[in-house]
Amino acid sequence: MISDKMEKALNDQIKEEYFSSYLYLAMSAHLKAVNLDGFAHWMKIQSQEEMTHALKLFDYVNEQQGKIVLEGIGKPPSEWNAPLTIFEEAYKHEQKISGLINRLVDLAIAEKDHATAGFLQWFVKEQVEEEATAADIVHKLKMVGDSNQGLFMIDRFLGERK
Ligand code: OFO
Repeated sequence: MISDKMEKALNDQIKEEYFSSYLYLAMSAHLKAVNLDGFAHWMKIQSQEEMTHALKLFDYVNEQQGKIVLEGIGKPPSEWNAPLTIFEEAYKHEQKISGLINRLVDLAIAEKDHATAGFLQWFVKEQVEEEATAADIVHKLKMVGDSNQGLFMIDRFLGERK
């Protein structure tokens, strides 16, 4: 059993995870359009992963006999000027999501909702990983700078993501 406040906060997070998925799918579409197939593939997988995050929250709310109320998802951008801009934005977005997850944990603790605080630990760890991965790609892109050869190598590397 979860409180109404917790239920609303988890429903809000479901929307955020779907927005993340939508944002990364938009980034994937743009990267595909500029022939960076490896980058596009990586982003598409990231988009799918975000959907699994949303469903994890969805299942938990159901399991706790809460009510799912799905909210509208905002429109993501459709154009970016460079892969570096995209990954900087993705990194910033993940930092924002980490902040939202921390707020959810704070709420669970304030409500003495140990089950939800425990459940959310998976997301806390996942965010550490996701921030690190996005930051790593930003660093790699900065390292290669304007080199097309460098970009091509990163594209091949990201294209191998399973
Ligand atoms: Fe990117 O981890 Fe969910 O949002």
